[in-house]
Amino acid sequence: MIKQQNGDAMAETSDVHDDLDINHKNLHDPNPPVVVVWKNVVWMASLHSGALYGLFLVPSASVSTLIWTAVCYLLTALGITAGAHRLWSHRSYKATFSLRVFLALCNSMAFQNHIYEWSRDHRVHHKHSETNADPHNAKRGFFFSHVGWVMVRKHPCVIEKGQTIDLSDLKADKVVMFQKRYYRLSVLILCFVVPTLVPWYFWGESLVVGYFVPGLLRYMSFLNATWLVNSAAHMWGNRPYDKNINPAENTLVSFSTVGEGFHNYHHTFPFDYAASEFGYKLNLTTMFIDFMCFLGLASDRKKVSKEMIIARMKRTGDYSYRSG
Ligand code: ST9
Ligand code: ZN
Ligand code: ZN
Repeated sequence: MIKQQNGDAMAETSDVHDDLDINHKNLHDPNPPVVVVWKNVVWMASLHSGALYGLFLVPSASVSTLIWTAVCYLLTALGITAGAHRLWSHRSYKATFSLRVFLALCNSMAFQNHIYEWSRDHRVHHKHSETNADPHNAKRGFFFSHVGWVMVRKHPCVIEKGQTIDLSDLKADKVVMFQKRYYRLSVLILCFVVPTLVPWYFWGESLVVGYFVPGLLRYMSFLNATWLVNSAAHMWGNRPYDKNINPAENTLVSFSTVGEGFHNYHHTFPFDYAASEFGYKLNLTTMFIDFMCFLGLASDRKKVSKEMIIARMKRTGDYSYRSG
């Protein structure tokens, strides 16, 4: 018989399989206790405090620094939207090696877990949306789906169902595996050091403003924008494509995530490279992917036909608007 609480008790264990049995039992407990990861609570509170301080420093930042902050925000966003999301999670288009390297660098700038982990969790999110196996299950409320889920241990169902997801394409992508290997170093350099040092070195901005404005404020703004997709866009908005699911069309989220707030459309047609019916409307990411295709760096964009969209809207939509 195993006792879990301390090392001495563990030493009494006669059979290592007892340990496995306990894990197995926990795995099938539908409501395991919530285990708070206090390290992450402190980390998130510190980052948000730093970002808030950055907000107060904005008036003292030079125009060049503010432009740099916007550039960093855009690069950060593309690393998630065009990279981790539309390319690596959904394979909605193909990208050359050099574009994948660029997107992986942008992804490290976003510091939202490495591409492999992000895409794995996102595939689980789509397949098991709004269940215990969804890493940010919106049925557990706004706070949990927004930020709470990064401060507690995952529900065992997330891991159990996640293990059934095919990740062979990610494992075969050398760029993804290289970024996974050097993730911490790449985050340190691209999310914190580069945004801070560029304004200091090139136009004499103070290191404090560099760290707190293009550094922390930019990082936390896009992190919260991303989280809004999981929280707000899973709760509020129209459902013109499928009224039977929670994901909704949310304009504010589309704006802040450069094109990822058309969430009812996205959950209905997850393989569409534009993640929206409406082309470039509030969708800089689609513009970017099209431009990459124009340059010959991307190809094979998957798009849902107008006929298919209209048929689906008639069948399952909430009739909140007609297809444009
Ligand atoms: C951050 C948040 O990184 C990331 C934000 C991403 C938001 C994604 C939103 C996507 C939806 C949006 C919709 C579309 C639009 C998108 C564009 C938007 C613009 N399957 O994780 P562990 C296994 S915050 C299979 O430690 P715990 C696996 O073996 C900033 N297996 O679980 C794993 O080991 P490994 C920085 C899975 O202990 C092992 O379990 N990041 C799966 O419960 C343990 O995994 C942080 O602060 C799965 N799905 O801890 C880090 N999951 O992978 C925050 C796990 O090593 N994270 N396994 O082989 C953590 O500290 C921890 O993950 C934890 C859970 C405390 C949250
Ligand atoms: Zn979603
Ligand atoms: Zn998705």
